Amino acid sequence: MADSSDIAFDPDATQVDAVVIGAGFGGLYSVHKLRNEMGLTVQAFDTATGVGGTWYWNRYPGARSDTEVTAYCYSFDKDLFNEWNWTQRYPLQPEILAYLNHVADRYDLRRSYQFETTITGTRWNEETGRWEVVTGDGRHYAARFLVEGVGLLSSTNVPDFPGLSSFAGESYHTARWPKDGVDLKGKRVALIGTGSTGVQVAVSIAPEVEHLSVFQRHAQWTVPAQHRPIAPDFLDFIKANYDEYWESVRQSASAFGIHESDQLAASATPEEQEEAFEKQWNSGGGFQFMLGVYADVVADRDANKAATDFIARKIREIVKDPETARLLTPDELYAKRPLCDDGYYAIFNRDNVELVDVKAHAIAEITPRGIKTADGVEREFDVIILATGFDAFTGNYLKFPQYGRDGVSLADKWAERPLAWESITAAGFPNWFMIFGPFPPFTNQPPAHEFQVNYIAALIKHAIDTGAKSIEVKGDVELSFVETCDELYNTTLFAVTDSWINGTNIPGKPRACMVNVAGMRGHVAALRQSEADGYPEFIVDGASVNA
Ligand code: NA7
Repeated sequence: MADSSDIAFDPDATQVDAVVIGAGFGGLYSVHKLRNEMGLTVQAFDTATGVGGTWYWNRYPGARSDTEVTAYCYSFDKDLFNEWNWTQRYPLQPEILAYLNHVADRYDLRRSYQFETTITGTRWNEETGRWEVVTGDGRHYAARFLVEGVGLLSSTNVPDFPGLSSFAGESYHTARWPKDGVDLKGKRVALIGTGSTGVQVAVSIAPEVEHLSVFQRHAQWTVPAQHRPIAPDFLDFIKANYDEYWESVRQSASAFGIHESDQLAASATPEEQEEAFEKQWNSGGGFQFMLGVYADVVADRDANKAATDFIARKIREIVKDPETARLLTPDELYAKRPLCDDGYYAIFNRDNVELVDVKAHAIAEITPRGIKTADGVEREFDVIILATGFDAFTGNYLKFPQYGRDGVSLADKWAERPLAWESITAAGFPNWFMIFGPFPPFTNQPPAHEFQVNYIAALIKHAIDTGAKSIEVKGDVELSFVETCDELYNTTLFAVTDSWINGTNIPGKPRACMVNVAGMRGHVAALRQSEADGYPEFIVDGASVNA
C-alpha cells in the first residue's frame, strides 16, 4: 500500500522559498505576488505547454466565459486593466487565453515556470520544515511554502462507458480538446452531456455538422446569454471609480459584478414576477437570472418554481416539437450551477439535431461504430464529444499523493468528505495553501483568487517575519468552519439537487457540502478579520501566535 515513505527526502533537492503549482488565474498571480512583490525564490509548474489553466485546456467549440468580463479579470494593477481591451462582455476562450499570456509576459512570469511537468507527489518534512515536491521527470524540490492553484474544475470526468476505447472514430473530452481543433464539418457527431459545456458545444457546432445527437441524462435550465459588447459608459465608470468598483465586487455575494436582488419573490404578484423574469431573460446571463431577479430563488421552493415555470413556458414557445420540449424541460429544481446560452433550445428545431434521452435508455456501450443505448439502438458516429464534466473541488488535489504532518495523506483526510478552512488550507498540512480549494465562496473566481493569494502572501510574510518553521490552521477551527458551511448550505436548494456542487456527478464520491454559501463578502470579512487579529486560527511553529 502506498504511504508517505514512497516519497523520499532528497538531500540534494533544489531549495526554494515556494513552489507554485498551476498557471491559471491563481497560479500566475501567486508567482507575481511571491516573486515580484515579496522577493521570494519561486519555482512553478504546470502540466500544460503554456499558461492559461482552465483556458489552456478548454478549447472546445463555443468555449467562453459567462461572467461579465469586467469582473472576470485581475484588479491588482489598474494599468493592466486600462490597457487591455476586451471585445465583448462574455469573451471566447482564445481572448481569455491571450489575456493570460499577456499577463505572463507583462510580469515576466514564464521564467519561473517549468511547463509540461506533472507533479507526482508532495510530502511535508517535519525535520526541515519544507515540502518535498517531486516531478514526473524525477526532480525533487524542497520548498518552505507550497501553493496549489490546481483548479476547481480541472480533473476531467470520463465515465467508464464499456467499449469507449474500441470506438473507431475520434473521441474527445471537451477539456482535452486538441490545440489544432477538430474538423467537424459534414461529420456525424455525438455529444454526451448537457451542462454548461455541452450547451456551449451544441449551439456552436449544430450549424456545421452533418448530424448532431445530443445525449441528455438530466435536462438543465438555461437562459439566454444575450451577447453584446461591453457598454463603454460602464467601462468609463469602472475606470473613474476603480477601487470602489472592485471593493463592491468583493462586498457582493457572488463577486460577479452584477446586480444581486434583495427582494423576495413572494413580495411580487405573479404578473410582476412574469415581467421581472422577462426583463432578465432579455437582458441575459445565467447568474443574473438566478440571483438578480429575486433573492430567494435558490432558497425557497415557491420562488424557485416561479423561475422554472417561466423558463418552462419559454421552452414550450421555442421548441416546436412538444415531445422534445417536454424532454428538454427539467423535472428538477433550478439549483445547479446556472447556465446561459446562445440559442440552445432553438437548435432542436433543426433537422440535423436530435435529442437522445439517456435517462430513459442509458448508454449501454460504445461500439467501434458508435453508441448503443439500453433499448438496443445503435447510432453511428464519426466523432464522440464527452462534455461530461469534472471531479470538482477535490479531484485535482487528489490526483497525486500528498502527505502532511505524521505522514497523513490528503486522500485519507478527505476520504469521507473534504475538510479545509476557507478553501485555502487544511489542518495537518503546514505551510500548504490552496487557491479556491474545497469550501470556496460560490462565486466568480478571479476576484476570489486574487483576494486569497493576497491573504496567503500576507500569511507567508507573517511566518517569515516571526521566524516560524511552520504555520498550520487549527483542527478545531477547521471543523467549526466546515460545520458553519454545512448549516448555511442546508438552507439552500443546492443541498437537495444533484450536481458537481455536492459531488454527486462522480460515481462513488461522497455527497457533501463543499461550498461556503456565506459568499464573497463573508469570505472577505473572515480573512480580513483573521489578518487584523494576527491569525488566531493558526498554530505557528507549534504555538499559537496569541499564546
Ligand atoms: P457538468 O455540469 O458536470 O455536466 C456534465 C454533463 O455530463 C451532465 O449533463 C451529465 O449528466 C453528463 N454526464 C456525465 N456522466 C454521464 C454519463 N455517464 N452518461 C450520460 N451523461 C453523463 O460539466 P460541465 O463541463 O458542463 O460544466 C462544469 C463546470 O465547468 C461549469 O459549471 C462551469 O463552471 C465550468 P447529468 O446531469 O449528471 O445527468
